Amino acid sequence: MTSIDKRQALPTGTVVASYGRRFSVELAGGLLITCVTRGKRTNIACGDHVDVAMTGDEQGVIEATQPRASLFYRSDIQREKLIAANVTQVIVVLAASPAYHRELLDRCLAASEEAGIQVLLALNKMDLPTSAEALRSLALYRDLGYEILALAAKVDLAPLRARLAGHTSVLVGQSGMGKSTIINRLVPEAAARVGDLSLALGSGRHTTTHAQLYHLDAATHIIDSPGLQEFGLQHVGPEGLARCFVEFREYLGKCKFNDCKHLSEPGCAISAAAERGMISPARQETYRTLVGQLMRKARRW
Ligand SMILES: Nc1nc2c(ncn2[C@@H]2O[C@H](COP(=O)(O)OP(=O)(O)OP(=O)(O)O)[C@@H](O)[C@H]2O)c(=O)[nH]1
Ligand SMILES: [Mg+2]
Ligand SMILES: [Zn+2]
Repeated sequence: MTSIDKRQALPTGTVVASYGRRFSVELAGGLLITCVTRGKRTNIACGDHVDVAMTGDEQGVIEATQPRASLFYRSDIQREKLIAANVTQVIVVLAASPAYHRELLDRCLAASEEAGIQVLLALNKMDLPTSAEALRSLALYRDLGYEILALAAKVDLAPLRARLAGHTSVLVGQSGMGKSTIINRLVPEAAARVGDLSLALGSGRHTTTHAQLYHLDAATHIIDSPGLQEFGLQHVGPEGLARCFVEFREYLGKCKFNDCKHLSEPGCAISAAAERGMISPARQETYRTLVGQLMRKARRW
């Protein structure tokens, strides 16, 4: 035979690590190869299923991305930052020390709602004395229907392990919350770098610099991701944002004005609900901050 059959199916694989422009892809047979993309394409995430053209024994080019079941990402004004593809569960890892930021949590929740991915809140470091108070501060989220798991990854991972089975989960959250510590307990051979808290706190440095997928068993996978400092929601857009706040939903469509932004318009059902104590001031404040940011972007608004 002199010509290569172009119709021959390309090897397929899963992106198990994303370094921005370079990717580790695990082929269906288990071989791990290093891949680049065609042109300047970077919209590929850890967890993506891809078609690969081999360019060497352990090298290839990603030719195509297969349709995604889900995509968890954030977006600044300039660009989108893909965090994980095809996950079935977002686990927001929180801690009392360093203190978690409530607004960042709200942003992660909104992005999960937008992507239609179920969320679990894991309050880690329950062995620290200040954690009991942090757990109480999360009662609001339990009332909203989010599940809260109290955890001490350094001591016992059993409570979390039970919540992972059959899922592809992504661990997200600020730097220093203990995401990689969880990974190392789950996958001892992972040897993910774990931060020295005293160093991380001072410099704001992130220990984990790229997303990495690990297999726990054939049906259970987990992705470690770099610590989040910010979480833009430009992709949600002002119209969709209110729907991403679960407690707003029952009031949507009941405002006096169809195009109500739920800020200070007369006859706003959201503001009325907040005044009656049905919506927490903290969540309303996050919503207003986000709308303000989106409005500055969209001139129409
Ligand atoms: N006391 C206590 N410390 C913990 C626990 N889990 C993690 N830590 C500590 O928290 C620090 C940060 O842990 P990492 O796992 O590196 O945090 P990370 O979320 O992966 O941070 P980035 O990679 O920067 O996003 C380390 O010093 C861990 O030892 C825990 O359950 N209890
Ligand atoms: Mg880490
Ligand atoms: Zn309104």
